[in-house]
Amino acid sequence: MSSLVYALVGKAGHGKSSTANSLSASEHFLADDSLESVTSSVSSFEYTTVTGQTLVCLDLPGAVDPKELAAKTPSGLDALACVIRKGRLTDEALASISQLEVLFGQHFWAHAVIVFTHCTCDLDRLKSDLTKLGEDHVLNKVIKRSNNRVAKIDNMTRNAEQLTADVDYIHQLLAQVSTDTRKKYEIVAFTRAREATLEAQIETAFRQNDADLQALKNRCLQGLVSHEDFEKKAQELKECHELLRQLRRDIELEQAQRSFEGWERVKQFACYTGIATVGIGVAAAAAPKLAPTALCCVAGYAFVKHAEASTAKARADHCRHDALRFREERLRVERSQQCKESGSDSSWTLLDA
Ligand SMILES: Nc1nc2c(ncn2[C@@H]2O[C@H](COP(=O)(O)OP(=O)(O)O)[C@@H](O)[C@H]2O)c(=O)[nH]1
Ligand SMILES: [Mg+2]
Repeated sequence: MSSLVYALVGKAGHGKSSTANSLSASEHFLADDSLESVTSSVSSFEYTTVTGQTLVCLDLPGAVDPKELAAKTPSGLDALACVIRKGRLTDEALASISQLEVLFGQHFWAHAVIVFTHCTCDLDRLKSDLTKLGEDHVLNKVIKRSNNRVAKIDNMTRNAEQLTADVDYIHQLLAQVSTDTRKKYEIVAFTRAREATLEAQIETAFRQNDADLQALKNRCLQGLVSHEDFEKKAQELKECHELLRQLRRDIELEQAQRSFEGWERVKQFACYTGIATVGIGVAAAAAPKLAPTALCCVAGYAFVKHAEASTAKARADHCRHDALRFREERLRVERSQQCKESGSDSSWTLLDA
């Protein structure tokens, strides 16, 4: 039987690492209540429960790198445990719960188990407290979208029996996710959601950067900023602009790469299907019904051709992005060399670049 792979997500300090230790009955994960986040990279641990079930637990840092996550979970995640500290939730904590969907994509809740930590009461009491909050409360909305998979735990309890019961129930709900969804949470959904957030942030930063530069120019023209200070600040803004541009290119390149790989797979599939269809067509040719035979052949051929054309287009797209990035990089180097040789600065032309 293959292992069940799950990740713990949620706000820093809500008890992800402690819950990971409780679930895996280990001290593998570093838990701390310091103000700084102690989990800086994806940490994973494989363990087997007393019932013989093998699980892989991933403890995620606040800023997860999609590539690192994808490398640790090549076949996707079976479930996600959304860890929330029980207690009076601040607006910020509630916003961070809604943010999870922005970060992990809209399918996130369908794969989630909501785990309340610091919970000393029993599950029935927790559920009745939640009901009192009303249907429209953020917590109840996400619980509903998670197919009512709610669990609780007190990682600091001295009651070993209670801890075992809570851990067992969480394991049960994690396994239930696969039964409920019948598919994995694919990291590509996370990658896309992450990219969309990053793109929005880049656009805002671009606008801010341009506005800052314009304001700086105005201040310089009014004599409020010395030329020296202007040059220094303009150079900083220019570097920031360049960095944002590169980030955007990186995202575009990765998207083009994904599209290319996707079409490559479709082409392969189409080739096999096309060959099979032509084969059936040829076999059917022996029979008197020539019209459907010819139709089969044409359909198979058209399918292969369409996939070939799409792959070529995706490949061309990918090459174009790559070439564009390369050209920009070269231009940047050339321009900075020219500036060095002439002793001038091209910051005035920043917005036209
Ligand atoms: N009382 C109590 N403390 C907890 C519980 N879970 C975590 N903690 C404490 O909360 C702090 C933050 O926990 P940690 O697991 O590092 O949170 P993370 O940042 O989400 O990984 C630590 O001091 C833990 O000891 C719990 O269920 N009950
Ligand atoms: Mg942690």
